[in-house]
Amino acid sequence: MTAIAYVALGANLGDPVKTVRAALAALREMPDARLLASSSLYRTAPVGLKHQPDFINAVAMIESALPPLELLANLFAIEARFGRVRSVRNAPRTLDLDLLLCGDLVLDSPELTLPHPRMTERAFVLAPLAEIAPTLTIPGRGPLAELLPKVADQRIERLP
Ligand code: PH2
Ligand code: MG
Ligand code: MG
Repeated sequence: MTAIAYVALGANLGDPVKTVRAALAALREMPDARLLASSSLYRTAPVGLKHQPDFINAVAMIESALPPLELLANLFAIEARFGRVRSVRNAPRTLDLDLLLCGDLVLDSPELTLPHPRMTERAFVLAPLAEIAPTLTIPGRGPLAELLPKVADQRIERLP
């Protein structure tokens, strides 16, 4: 059984535009998965720790038969290839790949929570997601179109 999964990309160190573009290319090459769509790139104000550079964010739509934890392991492997070093939560990063959704799956395990627990509070996730999946409903949270206006105060700019 294949499922449609959504992945959030974020970077704010080095050359984040180049990194996010290269990460989208890496997702396209990921084994046992197919990249179906990707959003534009967005320049976004940092959420959480404020005193750090703006982020570049995007969202990708993937089709895969992989179990969610294997998909997650593939994402971690790509992060590591881009030189990601894990320090404190919300710290600046060369590349962050977050698994947002795997079909309709609702999961709360130590390794992975689906839907991503903070995704509905974040314009940098919801706006790019709405670009590629405008009619999506987030399991347990409601239609994307109803969630998006609630984060309208967060600074976000779509790159040409
Ligand atoms: N990621 C975070 C914390 N804050 N802010 C923006 N704008 N974009 C991000 O990708 C981001 C963030 C933790 O992963
Ligand atoms: Mg993240
Ligand atoms: Mg992450």
